[in-house]
Amino acid sequence: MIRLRFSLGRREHPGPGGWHAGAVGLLLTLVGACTPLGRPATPPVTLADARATDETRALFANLQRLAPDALLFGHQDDLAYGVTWVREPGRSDVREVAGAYPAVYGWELGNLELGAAANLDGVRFDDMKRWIKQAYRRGGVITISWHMNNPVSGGNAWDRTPAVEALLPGGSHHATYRAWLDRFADFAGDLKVGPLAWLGIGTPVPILFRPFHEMTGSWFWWGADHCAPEAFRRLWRFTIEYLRDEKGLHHLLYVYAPDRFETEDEYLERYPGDAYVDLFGYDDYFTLQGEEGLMQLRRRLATVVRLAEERGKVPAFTETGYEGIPDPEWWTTRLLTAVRDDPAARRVAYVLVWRNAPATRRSGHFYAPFPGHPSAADFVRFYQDPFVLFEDELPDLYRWMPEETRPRPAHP
Ligand code: BMA
Repeated sequence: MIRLRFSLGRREHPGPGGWHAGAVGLLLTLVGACTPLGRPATPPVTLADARATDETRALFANLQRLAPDALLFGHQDDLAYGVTWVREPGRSDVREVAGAYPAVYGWELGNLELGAAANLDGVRFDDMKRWIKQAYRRGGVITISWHMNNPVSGGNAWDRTPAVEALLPGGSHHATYRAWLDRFADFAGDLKVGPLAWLGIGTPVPILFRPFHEMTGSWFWWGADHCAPEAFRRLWRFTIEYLRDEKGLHHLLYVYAPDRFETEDEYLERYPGDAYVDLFGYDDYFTLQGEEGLMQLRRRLATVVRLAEERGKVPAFTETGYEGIPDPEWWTTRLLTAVRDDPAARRVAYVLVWRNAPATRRSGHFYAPFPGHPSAADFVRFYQDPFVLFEDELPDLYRWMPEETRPRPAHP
């Protein structure tokens, strides 16, 4: 079976200590990616950030190109811990079952805003930065969520004390919010790679940033019952403008990710506008457990795809999973079937399943298999499906090749 069907070229990864070879490779890559005028090829995309870096633009354009024909598989906290281990170099439950790392890596920032050394799940931010850079060098995609604490009450993200208005310009906690975004900007600004990264000079790692997720639900303080739609939209716009225009971050793609919804209007109720969003997401933990739910999921994904494509955005299945995976064939008979076998739903770019909490910390709270789990064999079948891409099958997502310069696939 020919699995690599995408003619975008593979990414070159400098091996350990291979920066000299890496630099030569980089030079060749740059020369190769240049137009006859010597400028890097620019993909024809319109992003929330008109000054987005070339790698960020290329990532968006390549995800957009791949989305109709492939599904990138993602896992939250994949490199940080698994069900039976914590912080062991190179490990990944996904790789230990499927033989490859996921294509998409989700990371979570909750508690970064407080200046903490580790996030709310105990992942140290220094480690997170290292793992993000490692995954990027291997060609992986990075997405970040933020279960931000409640700035008004001092409680966590699930503390529903109204806070959105207070964060807006003129609000009682606006200065606090700026300080929190400054911490975000410091973190994101450190995500640079290249031989001089230690001096703060390098290529910033593009990030799919998914703030204020699941806003159609009401379990977080930014949720539907705790703020008016216009206040939510204003907070979103302020956030993007602050990070982009005041902090000068140009390696972020912005992901709008509602939870359950029934109609297009519901999906878009808190949508901040085309100028502030790059990807249309959907988070869902509920519909993949029965036949009826599967159809409901497809209907919703089809809506997300339609709304995204109408606006030139990339659709994605930004969070899902079945806690503990009690169905040993969930991967192929539920998840894969739901997405691949529907002409509209299959157009999402990626799916991300949630974290594999260590059993010692939160037993049974895992969403990807680990060696010996009853769904492991089915997960291998999922990995082998030609529609599904893990990291080992990714084309170079960070370089854009115009149509005419792309090599023809060896086996069409
Ligand atoms: C939730 C659970 C929590 C975790 C939070 C942020 O869905 O996994 O245990 O703290 O995400 O990662």
